[in-house]
Amino acid sequence: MNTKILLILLILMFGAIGYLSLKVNSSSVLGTSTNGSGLISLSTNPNPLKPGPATFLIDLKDKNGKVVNDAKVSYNINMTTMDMGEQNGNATSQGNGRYSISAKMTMLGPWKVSITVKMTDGSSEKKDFTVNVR
Ligand SMILES: [Cu+2]
Repeated sequence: MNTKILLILLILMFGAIGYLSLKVNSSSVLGTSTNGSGLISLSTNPNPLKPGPATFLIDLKDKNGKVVNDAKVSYNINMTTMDMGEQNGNATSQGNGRYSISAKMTMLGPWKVSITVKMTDGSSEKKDFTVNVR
């Protein structure tokens, strides 16, 4: 077999695999907060959210754009239109400035995700995100 054709086929194959794995892992940023001390971004998996289990990913950067791994990130999740019972706790640090939250979306509609970040220097900031389950 012509080795040039084989090489091209291999490149196409790995390209397709890379593209697919990127698609599976991607979750778009829903919103960011740039209060004085840094940047809080929220993304979700699945995106868009569906009823059932959900993962919220918080990405943290300081005001210089450097990822923050040692902050305390807490959350409070509830519907905006009614009290479905609060889901709250601390997000788990995943490294590279990313923190993860496991939640359960028990109803279609708008939900509020309140994120509170406590930096090691004692400063803190809070950001509310609204997400839709559909
Ligand atoms: Cu509800």
